[in-house]
Amino acid sequence: MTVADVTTQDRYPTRRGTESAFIERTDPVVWSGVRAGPATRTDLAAHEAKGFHTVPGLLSPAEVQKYWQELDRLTKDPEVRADERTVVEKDSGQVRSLFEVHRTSELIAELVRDPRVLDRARQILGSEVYVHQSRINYMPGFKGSGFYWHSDFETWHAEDGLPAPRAVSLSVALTDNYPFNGGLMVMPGAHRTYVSCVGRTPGENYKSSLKEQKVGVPGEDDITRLGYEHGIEQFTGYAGSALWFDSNTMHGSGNNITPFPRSNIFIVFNSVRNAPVAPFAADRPRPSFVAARDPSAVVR
Ligand code: AKG
Repeated sequence: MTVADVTTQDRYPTRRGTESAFIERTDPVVWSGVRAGPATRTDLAAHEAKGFHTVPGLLSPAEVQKYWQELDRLTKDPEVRADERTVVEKDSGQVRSLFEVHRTSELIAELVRDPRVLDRARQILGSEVYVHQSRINYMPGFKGSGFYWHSDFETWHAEDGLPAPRAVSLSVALTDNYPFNGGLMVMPGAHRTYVSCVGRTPGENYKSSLKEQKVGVPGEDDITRLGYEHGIEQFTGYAGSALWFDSNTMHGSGNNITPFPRSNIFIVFNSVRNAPVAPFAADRPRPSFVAARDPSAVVR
């Protein structure tokens, strides 16, 4: 077997047939290689065991205010609204997600390079990292629709060609995240099981999946099994709090019918040693504003 075979070999097959399957993860969750950084041993142990950990008060109230103003600016700007990187809600037409925000906002670019963020991502992934994806999920009050249960890695593997789950997401709350305004639900420990999903990826799937994902989501039987086995926790906290979660974490959120928006920045870091190859279950890679193709390390 050649080196190329090893890197492109598919250890996480999905979207190939009519039967789903549970595949035990063979890759680490916290990778060795970078010891120094802001994550404590307790943080890393929680991340390893549950697939996530939280950092209450990652941003100060003054920083939250700055980011909130930035979000307000972006969502009101007609040019941003017309940009292909803006995804609107299927029914209400309100802003759902803004993609590639680390390129459209200098403030978010700064957050990516901030040692509180970048150094923790390096610690978890054990290497230099780059931004695979960034977005703000706006989740407005009353009409914010949720995100059905899924593992991000399933999509990033199938549609973007990430070979292994060596990626981590940071979600920073810009508004208070309550149990009742669409807070993110996560299944602790389910990151060790990869759910191989049924179905095939339609052409340009991202155009509909970013509004409502239908392909690459586990069936109800599989979610039930994982739910009973692992239980469900929820990320809640004041604005400025953060959740770090593994790329294979089973997660989702309900609709937000409260008057309180639940707006979070998401930054996905991938290891430079896990650069994308050809998609494992799609005709062509998604556009680079959804999934970067250039694995150049973020530098401070
Ligand atoms: C996603 O964007 O893939 C998510 O799962 C986000 C869920 C949320 O914002 O509630």
